[in-house]
This record gives sequence, structure tokens and C-alpha cells, in this order.
Amino acid sequence: MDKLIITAAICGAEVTKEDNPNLPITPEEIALEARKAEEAGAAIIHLHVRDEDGQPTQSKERFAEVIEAIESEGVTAIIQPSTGGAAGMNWKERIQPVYLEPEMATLDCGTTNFGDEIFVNDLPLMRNFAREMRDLNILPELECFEPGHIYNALQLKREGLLTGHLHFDLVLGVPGAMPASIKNLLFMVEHLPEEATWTVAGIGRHELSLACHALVMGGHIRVGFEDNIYYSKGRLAESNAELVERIVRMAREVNREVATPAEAREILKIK
Ligand code: KMH
Ligand code: ZN
Repeated sequence: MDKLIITAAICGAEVTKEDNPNLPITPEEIALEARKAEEAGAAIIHLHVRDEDGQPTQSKERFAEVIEAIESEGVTAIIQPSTGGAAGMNWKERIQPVYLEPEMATLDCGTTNFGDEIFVNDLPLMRNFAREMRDLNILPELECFEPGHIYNALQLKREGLLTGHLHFDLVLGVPGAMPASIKNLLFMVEHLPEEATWTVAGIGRHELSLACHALVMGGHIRVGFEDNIYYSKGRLAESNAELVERIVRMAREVNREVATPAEAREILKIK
């Protein structure tokens, strides 16, 4: 079994300080949170950024500023900007961080309900994002919110738009999309190609139970405020690092080693 790659989704696009006052928003707060998450055991930082008013933005300049702040904190984790942004953003806004040529970026693999909204990822959009990432040597993290999305990703592979390692992020429990359950996680994993690696991101209270299962199934784990703001029922998490630390303790208990950023790059075949 591969060492465990922990992704920290530290900010997200939808969560607010009203939801959890510990949410990092400014470049300085995000950078500090990224460093603490890495120190706790995260090998990937899944990154959204906010503008001066705390609103989600996909501005290339803002991503550059935040990434620079993260790097000046000494973070060596893989920085994985979002190309999903927030529901309702158009593709031109969303794709911007790709042109900073990060090692990795998300590629959302299909349209889905997203609460009251629709998160649009049609095949032409996906092809465009995948082509740019292929040409810039960026490893896409294939975000799948339901089983059909896995097949959209495989279609991109058949079309020659995904040429590297296949790494999926199975996001379960978004309201309106595939519910978070162990049965659904198993179902999704059974449909992945054998050579693929996968991470699970359980939304809300499902984050922990799905993480427990991924741990023993050989999958990887995403935690963080983007997906879940609580440490336990009724108790807000103090930081993203607190959520990462718990996963590290659980991994130790089941003898699964945690990957360093360098080891994560090897597992994901990032050149
Ligand atoms: N904020 C969601 C609508 C991604 O990062 O690629 C989309 C999202 C996915 O967070
Ligand atoms: Zn995201």
C-alpha cells in the first residue's frame, strides 16, 4: 500500500468566517495555515483564494500573491490551485491559475448540483482545461462528484488529453450530488482504472468516516475547512492542522505511513 497522501483543503470558496472564525482568508492567513497544515502532515495544499473583501476569486494575480506568501513560509507541499473556483464562475475566470504553471491543479470532471446551484463542467470546458494542463505539464487532480464523472475523465484519456498519471479526488456528500456513504465510496473506487490513485473528500460530518475507510483501503485523504468546519459534533475545528493531525494519528494506529511532499510527488509521478 502506498504511503498516505494527506491533502489539506484549507480555505475553499464557500465557507465564511461567520461559519468558522478560524478560516484563513488573507494571503498571510492562508500562508500560515498552509505551513501549519504541512507541519501537521499534509503533502498537498488544495488552494482557493479570496479577494480583499473575502469573496472567492480566480484572479491569476491573487493566486500568484498567495502562492508567493505560502512559499515564503517555507512550504514544500504540492500547491494545487482550484480551477473550480465557486459555482457560477465562467471558464475564463476559473482557468487563470493554470497559467502560473503549478505542479498540480484540479480538473472537475462533470456538471453537478452544488447545493442550490449548478456547478458547470461540460465536456468542452473539461477538454479545454485538460489540454492546457497537459501542455503546461500540470498534473490534474480529477475531481469526481458522481460515478459518471469518472467516465468523463476516461473519455478525456481516450482523446489523448490526459497523458500522465491518473489521480482522482472522489468528493462525496455535496448536497445534490452523490451522497457520502461507505457503499458509495466502494462503488466509485470499483469504477476506477487499476493504475489510478485516489483521494476521498467527505463533506461535513462524513469527512471522518470516509477518511477512516480510505486509510485501510489504500486511498488517500483530503480534510480541511473547504469540506468540513467541525472537529466533532458541535465543536468547530481550531485549524486545518488540527484536522490533519487527527488523520496522522489514525494512520499511525493502523501502521500506514504518511507521505512527505517529496514522497507524494513520487507516488503521483509528478516530474
Ligand atoms: N467550489 C466548488 C464549486 C475545485 O476546487 O476544483 C468547486 C470546487 C472544486 O471547489
Ligand atoms: Zn476546491
